[in-house]
Amino acid sequence: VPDSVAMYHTHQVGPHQCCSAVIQQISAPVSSVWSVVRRFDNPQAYKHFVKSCHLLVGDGKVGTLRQVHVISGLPAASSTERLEILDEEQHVISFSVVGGDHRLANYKSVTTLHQAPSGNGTVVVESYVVDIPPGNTKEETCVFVDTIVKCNLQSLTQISDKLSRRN
Ligand code: A8S
Repeated sequence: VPDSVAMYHTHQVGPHQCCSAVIQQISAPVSSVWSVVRRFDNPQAYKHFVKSCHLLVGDGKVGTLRQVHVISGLPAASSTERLEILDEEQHVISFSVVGGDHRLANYKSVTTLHQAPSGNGTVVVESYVVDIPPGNTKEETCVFVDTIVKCNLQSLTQISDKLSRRN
């Protein structure tokens, strides 16, 4: 395991928090996947739960704030999120949730891209830490968030593969 994985995906987890990680193999190269993932202003490109997104502060550098509105049917309406890390060399992006109308207080995620050891593809690692909402268990919280993250990474796979076939 590269050192950078251990470094970026080691979170401080408080007593009322939970943390987990999802790994996704993509056949497209890192450059294609990164071109989608790096766009803090355009999460709806692969996050299908996102209905709309607009920047509140900044222009895509660290410190930029975005407001995301999610589709109906979720226990949420909107989320305000801050870009924490954008490392174009190491292919790392991280954001934290700083407000909004939902149950995932203090959510923070880190996503790293790695060239697949087998050759051309990409391995995506996305980890997160979040407060356990009142009335929920640690397990319920992880299942809920893991489901969202897995959906996002599956859709990222489809979009990246399409992009790389076009190039
Ligand atoms: C992401 C990851 C997550 C997004 C969650 C977990 C969210 O946008 C959705 C439902 C919620 O209940 C919380 O990378 C929130 O976006 C889809 C609005 C934050």
